[in-house]
Parts: sequence; C-alpha cells; structure tokens
Amino acid sequence: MGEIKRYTNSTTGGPVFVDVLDDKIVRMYPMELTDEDAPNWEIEARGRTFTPSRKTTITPVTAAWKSQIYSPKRVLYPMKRVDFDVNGERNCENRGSSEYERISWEEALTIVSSEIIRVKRDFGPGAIMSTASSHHLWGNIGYRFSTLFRFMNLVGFTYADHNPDSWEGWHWGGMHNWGFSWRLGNPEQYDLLEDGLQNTDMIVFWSADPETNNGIYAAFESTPRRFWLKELGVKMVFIDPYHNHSAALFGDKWLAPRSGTDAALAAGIAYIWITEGTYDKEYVATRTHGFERWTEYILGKEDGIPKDAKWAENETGIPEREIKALAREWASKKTMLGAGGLGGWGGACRATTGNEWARMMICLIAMQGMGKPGINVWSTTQGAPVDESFFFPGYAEGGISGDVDNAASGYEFAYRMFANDRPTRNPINSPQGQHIPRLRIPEAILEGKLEWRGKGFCGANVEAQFQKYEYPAPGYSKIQMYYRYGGSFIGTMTETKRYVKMYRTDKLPFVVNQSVWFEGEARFADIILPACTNFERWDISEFANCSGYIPHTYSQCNHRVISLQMKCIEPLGESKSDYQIFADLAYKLGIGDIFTDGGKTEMDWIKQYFYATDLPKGITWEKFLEKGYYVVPNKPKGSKSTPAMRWYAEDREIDTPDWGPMPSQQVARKGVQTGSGKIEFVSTSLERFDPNDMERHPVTRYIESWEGHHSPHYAQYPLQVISPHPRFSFHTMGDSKESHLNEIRDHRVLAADGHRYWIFRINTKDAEARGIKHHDLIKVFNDRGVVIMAAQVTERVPPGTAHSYESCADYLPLGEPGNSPERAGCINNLNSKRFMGKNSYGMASNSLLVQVEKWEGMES
Ligand code: MGD
Ligand code: MGD
Ligand code: 4MO
Repeated sequence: MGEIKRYTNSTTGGPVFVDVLDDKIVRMYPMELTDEDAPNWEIEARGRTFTPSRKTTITPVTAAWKSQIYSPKRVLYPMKRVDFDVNGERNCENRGSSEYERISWEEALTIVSSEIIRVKRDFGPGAIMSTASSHHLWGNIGYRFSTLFRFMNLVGFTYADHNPDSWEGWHWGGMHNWGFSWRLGNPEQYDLLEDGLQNTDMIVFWSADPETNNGIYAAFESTPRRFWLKELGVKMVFIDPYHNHSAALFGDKWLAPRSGTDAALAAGIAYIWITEGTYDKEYVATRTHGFERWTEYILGKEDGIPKDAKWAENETGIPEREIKALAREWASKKTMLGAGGLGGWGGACRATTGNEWARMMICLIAMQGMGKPGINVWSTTQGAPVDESFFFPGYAEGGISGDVDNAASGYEFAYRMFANDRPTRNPINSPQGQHIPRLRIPEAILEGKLEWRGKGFCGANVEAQFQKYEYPAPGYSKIQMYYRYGGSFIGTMTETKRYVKMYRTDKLPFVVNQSVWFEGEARFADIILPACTNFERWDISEFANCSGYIPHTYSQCNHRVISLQMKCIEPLGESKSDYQIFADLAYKLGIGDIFTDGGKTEMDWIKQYFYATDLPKGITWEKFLEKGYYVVPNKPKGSKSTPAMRWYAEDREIDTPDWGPMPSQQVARKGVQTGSGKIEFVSTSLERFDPNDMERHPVTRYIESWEGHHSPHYAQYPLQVISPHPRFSFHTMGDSKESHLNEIRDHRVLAADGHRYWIFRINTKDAEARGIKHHDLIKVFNDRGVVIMAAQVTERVPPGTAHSYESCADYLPLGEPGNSPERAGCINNLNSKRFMGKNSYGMASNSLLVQVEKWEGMES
C-alpha cells in the first residue's frame, strides 16, 4: 500500500482537498487556510468586528462527489445503440428503448467524424446542432464555453441557445424597469455585506432560500453572515409558498402566498405605502419615473379595482392584517429586500407571471429608496469586501475558445489570453447565422419551423430581446445531426416529454451524446462518448467565479480561492477528458493542430491561462503547481467602500467596479440604463416596443396566472405545485447516480420495490382528503403526463400548494418512452412549454397545476 497524497481540485460547490491512495480517491474535504495564505477581511459594525473563518465550505453535492466518480452509472466505454447502423437502418424510432453495445474509440470517432463531414457536405453549414446544459463540472479550461466552443466554432454548428433560465422574470421584465442588461436584470451587489451589517434593521427574503441555493456555487459561505445579522437583532421575514430551509433556521415570520400571486401581494403593500404616505417621497420624485401613472393603477383609478390589502388577501391567501403589518413594519425600518437567492433570481421569477413579480420588486424597493444606507436588494449572498481589482476570469469568460460573441471573452480576457495567437469564432452562432432556442428544440426538429424573439441571453442592451428570429434561418439547412453534450433536459426544461418524442423520429438522423453518466438524454443517443470527471483531468478555476452575466460573482465567498484542479486519478475505464475527445475528433477532421494550437495539452493551456491572469503578481507558476491554490489578498484596510447603487441614490457618477452601464447607455456616467435614466414604474422601453401588450404592459402590474387558481383547468387539477431548485443535488448533478445523496430521506425515498422515488410535498389536509399517507407512492398527473413519486406529508406547504424539486437526473418511463408514466421523478414532464408572454420568451417552469392519487401500480 502506498502513501496518501493530498491533491487540490474544485467543484460547483466549493474547492476541495482530495486524498488519494493507490490511484483511488479516499476522501474529499473543504480547504483549511494557513498563515501563509492572505489574512481575513474585517468589517466594523455596530460596535463589533466581523471576520470569517479560515476555511472554505462545501455543498452536499460536493460531499457526495466521491460516490459520483465511482458511480455504477458512469459511461466507461464508447457505446453504440445495437440497432443503429450508420450505413444502413438507423431505427431512430427505437431511441430510448434499444440496448447499447461497447465499441472501440476508433469506431466511435470514425462514425462521428464521418457523419460530421457527410452532413456538412450534403446539407451545408449549420445542419449540425449542438448544445450543452447550464452547469458543467468545474474548471475554466474544460468548460463548455471553452473547450466545447473551441471545437464547435472550428467545425461550425447551429447552437441551441440557452434561455436565461435563472433570470427569466428579471430578464424579460425587470430589465425594463431599471436596465442592468449586462446582469440580465439583476442588480449590482458591491459592499452590501458591510452596508447590511452596519445599517439594516430587517430583511424580507422574498422567494429566497440561501441555505439551499447558496447564491450560486458559493456553498455555505453566507451562512455565518445571517447568524451575525441575527445577533445584531435584524428581523428576517420569509415570503415563500414553501417553509424553506433558511426560514426554518432564521425566520421570524413566514408568509405563504398562493403560487403566481406574489405581484398582488406587492401591489397590496404599495397600496398601503401610498395611502399612508410611508414611502420615500423625495427619492420617488427625483430618482424614479412614472410613479403617478402607476399609482393610478395601484389605487384602482385605471381599472376600477383598488389593490388594497383585502384585494391582495383574496388573491394571495395571506390575511389582510398580515399584509398591513408587513407593509407598516417594512416602511418603518431600514429594510433589505432579498428578492431571489442571489439578489435577483428566485423561483418566483420562473413562475407564469415572473416578469411582473420582478418588476414589482423593483417598484417596492424604489419606493423605499434603493441604494440608501441599509436599503437595497440583497439576499446576504453577495457583496463581501473582496478585491475586485485582482483579475482572474470566471468560466463564462470563454477560456480557450476566446469566443467574443458567445462568451464574455471580449470584456477583457481574450486580449490577455490570445495576445500571441488566435481565438475562435463561429459565424453561424451569431445574429447573422442560424440558431434555435433550447426550449423549442423539439418543435424545430418535429415541425421544422419556428419564430421567436431574442437570441439566448439578451445582455447587450435592453432592446436585444425584441429582435425577431426564425428557424431555419434564410438559406440555412434544417438540422440533420445533434451533438448533445450532457443529458439533462428531460429533467429541467418544460413539458419535457417533447424532447423524448423528438428523439424517437428519423427527422433527426444522427444523435451523439458526450456524457459522463448513463442517464437522461444519454439513453437516446446513437453513439455515446464517455467523458471523465474533473478529478481525472487537469484544470484551473476560482471558487464560485462564473463571471459573465454575474460580474465579480466571487464576492459571495469569504475568501477568493483560485485552485489548480489536479488530475487526482487516471480516467476510469476508457473515459477521456472532453478536451481529449474533441482533440481526437479534430485530428480525424483534419483540424487537430488548429484545435490544439499545435499540440497543446490541457496543462499547456493552464499555463497560458495562468499567465493571462493576475496570478503571477501573487504566486509563481512553480509554487502554484506545488501548492495547488492561491488566496487573493483583500483590499488594503481603509479602502473606500462603494455600496451598490449608492451612487445612483445620491445622483453621482457610477463608482462601483460593475461592467455596466456602458458610457453609451448613460448620460455623463450618471443614471441607470433605462430610457429616462431613472428607475421606472412605467417602462419607457416597453412603451416604445408594444404599449398594448397586456402580458407585459408598460405599467407594472399584477397579472393572473395562466397556470393558477384562475385557470379553467384549476377545477380538474387543484394542486398548485412549485418546483424550485433541489436542496441536496445541483440540478441533475448529484442526483440519481446511486451516490450517497440518494440516501438522504429529504431527497429520495426508498420504496418497498427497491426504487428510490423523488419527493412530492403535500399538505396534511390535502393528503388526508386523498387517503394518502407519508411516503406512500403517488401518481402526480395532469394533461401533460403522469409521474410516480413518494408523498411527503407536511405542514411546510399550505393546503392547495404542493412542492416538488425540479431537475431529477434520469428519465425512467414505465412503458413506451414519451407516452407512459415516469418514475425517476421528472416533474418537468408536467409543466407547460408556454412562454411567460407573447413577447417574452421566458420559461414558466416553476408553476404547474396537478392532481394527485395514490399509486396502485399500472392499470392493465
Ligand atoms: P444541469 O444539471 O446543469 O441542468 O438545467 P440544465 O442545464 O439542463 O445539466 C448539466 C448536464 O451537463 C448534465 O447532464 C451533466 O452530466 C452534463 N455535464 C456536466 N459537466 C459535464 C462535463 O464536464 N462533460 C460532459 N460531457 N457533460 C457534462 C438547469 C436549469 O434548469 C436552470 S440553470 C434553471 S435556473 C431552471 N430552473 C428551473 C426551476 O426553477 N423550476 C423548474 N421546474 N425547472 C427549472 N429548470 C431550469
Ligand atoms: P429557487 O430554488 O428557484 O432558487 O436560485 P433561486 O432562484 O433563488 O427559489 C428560491 C425560493 O423561492 C424557494 O425556496 C422556493 O420555494 C421559492 N419560490 C418558488 N416559487 C415561488 C413563488 O411563486 N413565490 C415565492 N414567494 N416564492 C417562491 C436559483 C439558483 O440556485 C440557480 S439559477 C441555480 S442554476 C443554482 N441551482 C441550485 C441547485 O440546483 N441546487 C442547489 N442546492 N443550489 C442551487 N443554487 C443555484
Ligand atoms: Mo440557473
């Protein structure tokens, strides 16, 4: 037996030390910092000094990584569907039913490369579609924006654009009230931890559960901050249909609105502030636009319906007196609005009326003086006093692709990384080329025709989302081949049996999936290429730094930790790194030397990357290789803090390090990005675009949900389900791989048949009325499908509301794929593909109506 060796690596849930013995990972744990590492920051507030601990934190998914690496569901060899013959019968209709056989790498690469060449030659550019999913194993070189884009940009492909899934309501709605397009509608967050500790009296967490979502990628870095705030006597109110984990730990009060009615609650609060005169009149008069017209709507002068607390009670189910009490206390205290888990985001922004919720949040905080001391949009997850001037890019900055059109590479990084050689670009993946929204991949394939507005994340400016597109783009061919990277969409997109049906047709003649695990869409590919995990290859990255549409995301962390992601073990089976797979394919396609830039290994790229960042200012390459991580020193003591939007509240030039607004989007560096330069209650951009769109009207308003208690099908499907992000898994990551996460009884429930079922949370009264007991297997259904789950009978949701997390990793139909009950737990089989509005192409994945019965097995 050899000696245990300690390596460094990193994950979506924090950086780690990894103990390896005889090429086997035996342990993985958070990083403990030493005296050699940069000292802590300190914040002085209310007579105390606050400073973080000298450790990093990790999430449950990270704690379960070892069991995911050695999961029996790993794809270890190249696989071919047994009834797929590239030169004969392809039997596409059997995808999802057929077995697989092991083939050699040579055969797999030959089939895939010959199909790429055939499709390019026979159908012209753009007939190959590719897309990855949102989240990737951690590492800026191996990331989809980096390695995948580098390869696909060199081959030429039609990209299935990602919808702004995390942002929806802020992107399609909020942006029209205050700009922030470069953050897709979320607000900046600089120095808000200090501001909160010093000045805030109360936090209203509205659709926010930082103990579950951790901002994003930031593990439990923010948990101590909430304890500090509690110690200082800051009151915490939670508005959430589910009594979420942060509410359970910190909540002083829990309000549970009916799903889809949050904007009504907000209107009810605004009504009280207006009629009682308890808003910041000076701020509203000088820093906002359209208040008078909006007031007419709130008071009922526009439509004859005063949005008073009684009206709000009828819509939301929250008692009038509680609405009044909240409104009065809020107005009397310096209050932070924790709208969504990041400061922005929140399941409510992915509800049917998510646009209006986000817009209402902006109206409320504007009424109380957004940007003044202690008053902001802040969920405690960002805004630690780390040093933003030290440059280390996040994964969205493009890595080795240098793609300035489709990654945030052009902001700064590409010029540093590619000073001496060429970045890649893809003329097809540009506004002049062809693309497909990933929420409509099935329609593109099956119906062959699409029209929509907005190419993917529309961050360039507020108007980008109005741009119209069509598929096929003029002169381009229809899709002939799908190069899928990962396989999560059946668990994460909307009405997802559509994707299953799409795979089972010869309208899609060839499908390859490059996957780490055999799950979800991987089961529908003709060829599966086995990718290894980031513990089996080299990479480099920073804790919680994605950047791109969340500039300076690392301000979620208590320490900026940059790590070398070491290859801890040899790739399992015949799996290879994504980089190696693409390099092998590139050589078969005659572009190998271009892809690898003359034969560079991943380590060569990491070294080039290292020197393109500010790392050499703090550590030598040799030391970094040996030590494996670097902690970025904090700003010198006494540096001036620049709290988010303080400049705006005080009508000064912007002084934060934010990426926007661009000088062209302001006047003399003052004001927000809107037409008026002010925060708008009535949106000037919507007024110009379509003043009559009642689903997204210029005047911010409450709109009844089309999948809620006013819907015609409510009588038949009377349970309103919310489906937010899973507590223990990270979307599909961590779930369903027979890892130890599966054994957590709040994640899956082991039934007598040996299968671990996904959980459906239902109120005691609703369960009783249906004869359902705790952990019974139930059939959850509506017109879109049937999913079998385990009931968790609970008081954490009120009667009429139910809860089931999205993102189950697998898809396990009991009969014909696409036409039978499902038992992995794909609640997203049951939500609606309908967009939020006729002009806003956001997914409303979080709201759905269902009925529930005890499951007695398949009806024969
Ligand atoms: P992920 O789990 O991120 O989900 O939805 P997705 O993006 O679809 O998918 C990652 C996939 O990439 C997995 O298949 C994984 O195996 C693969 N993968 C990861 N790393 C690698 C790698 O290194 N190599 C290869 N080859 N493959 C890799 C997320 C999406 O879900 C998001 S971000 C949001 S915000 C939405 N939220 C939401 C909601 O609130 N409610 C409901 N009902 N639905 C939702 N869906 C959305
Ligand atoms: P959600 O879980 O969608 O997270 O971060 P958020 O968008 O903040 O929603 C937060 C809370 O909103 C939940 O407690 C939910 O019950 C509540 N909620 C849902 N619908 C409504 C509603 O209609 N009204 C109100 N008032 N509340 C509602 C998302 C962020 O999380 C993102 S985008 C990603 S990609 C990451 N995903 C992720 C994950 O999958 N797992 C874990 N553990 N952490 C994650 N962090 C990130
Ligand atoms: Mo997201």
